[in-house]
This record gives sequence, structure tokens and C-alpha cells, in this order.
Amino acid sequence: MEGKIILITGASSGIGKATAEVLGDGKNKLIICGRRKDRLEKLRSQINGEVHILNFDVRDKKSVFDSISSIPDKLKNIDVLINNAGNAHGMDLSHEANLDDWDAMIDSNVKGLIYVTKAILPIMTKRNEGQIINMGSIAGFEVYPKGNVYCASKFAVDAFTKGLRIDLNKFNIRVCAIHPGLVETEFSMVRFKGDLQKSKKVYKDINPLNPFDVANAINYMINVPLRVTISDLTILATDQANATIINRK
Ligand code: 8X3
Repeated sequence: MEGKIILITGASSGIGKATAEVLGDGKNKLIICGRRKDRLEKLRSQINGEVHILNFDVRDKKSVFDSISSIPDKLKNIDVLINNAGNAHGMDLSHEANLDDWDAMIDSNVKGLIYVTKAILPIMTKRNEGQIINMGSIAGFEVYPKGNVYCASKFAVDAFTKGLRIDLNKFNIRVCAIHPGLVETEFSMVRFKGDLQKSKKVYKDINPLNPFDVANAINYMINVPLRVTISDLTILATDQANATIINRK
């Protein structure tokens, strides 16, 4: 199969990085985006084939649009957008949570994802082709204690994905979302602000997903025949039944 031009946000770590590593097969051309330039440069040196770096924060609207307009002409026709950037900040009861954490989650998981999509959509609608894969979560289907705004942000991703699929139906664009459960990455360290104990507890006595499990599923979503849209792919560790039922051994 011929390679594709694939843009990945949040590529400097976790699922985004693993996805770049899986998709960097020498045929695909990657545009890896993130806030941490040094990490992106290191990643580029490990990947096969053409890799272009875009160093921006999805929360910065101007920077999103400027960065995407700066993509060289030969890479402009983006075939696949992977909206992976996002995080959880804090896990507290609603009346005790920090409003700055709530802002950060809405700004990256919702507004950032919307900005990047808006910047790339004209490229896809003009060509009548393309694929968008949004990073949802099991938290976008089920609300769990102290999940409040993180869950709200992922419910928003689910609703936006469904809206996009309707609006883009005439444009031959595949609109997809992947919804992971527990994946062991820096996710919990960020959520718990570097508290290793709390972070370790999340994955304690279970066999969680690793970022490559998710990356391989994304690879599958891209490589099914063009007539097929994997609209939603929920991926859970076998030890996890839903957002709250977890089989700790
Ligand atoms: C990450 C999965 O269960 O921590 O989105 O919300 S969970």
C-alpha cells in the first residue's frame, strides 16, 4: 500500500509517540506535533522515512493555525489527522478541584482538538478525502468518581466526532475515534502532578494496556479498506470491564 501523510498531535510521549513509531514504516510521511521540541527531535531520529516537526501547543489558537500553514507544500495534503494531544489534570471532588486544572483539560482536550481539526479540515474537504482519528476515552462514555471535567472533556470529544461525521459525510472523509481505558503512560503522573505513589496505584495489580496496544489499533483503523470507517474503537485492558470495574489480582 502507498504511504500516507499523517499528522499526529501530542507526539512527544505516550500514545502519540508510540503511534508515530508504529506508523513510521518508511512509506508514510509523518508530521509530528508537540510542545517539547527536544523530544520530537529525538523521536524523528528514531523513525524511518520522512518526518516533519511542528512545535506548538494545541491550546494556542494562533500557533495552531500558523504552524499548520507552515507545512511545506509537499506535505500539505494531509491524509490522516490523529488528534491525540490531551491530558488529565487533577482528580478531585468537584467542590474541591482546582479551576486551573479544569481550564487546562477543556483547553487542550476540547478546544485544542477543535482548533487543529478546523485548521486541517479545508485541506480534506478540498480534496474530498481524508481521515480524522480523535482520541476519546472510556471516560467519554462513563462518568466515574472525581472524573468530572476530564470525563466532560471526553464526552465532548465523542459529541464533536459524531458531529464531524455527519457534517463531512458528503466529503468522503472517514471520521473515527478511539476510546482507550487504562493505558500505562505518563498520563497518571500528569494527572497526579508527579505523585508516583498515586500514579502507580492506578495500574497496581493489573496488566494495563501499553501505548503500542493503542498505536497498533490506530494503525488498523487507518489501513482498513477506504470503504470502511471504524467509527469507534473502544480498547480496554482485559482486567478492566468498564470505567470502574477493575480486576485487581
Ligand atoms: C484514560 C482512561 O479510565 O483514566 O482516558 O479515564 S481513564
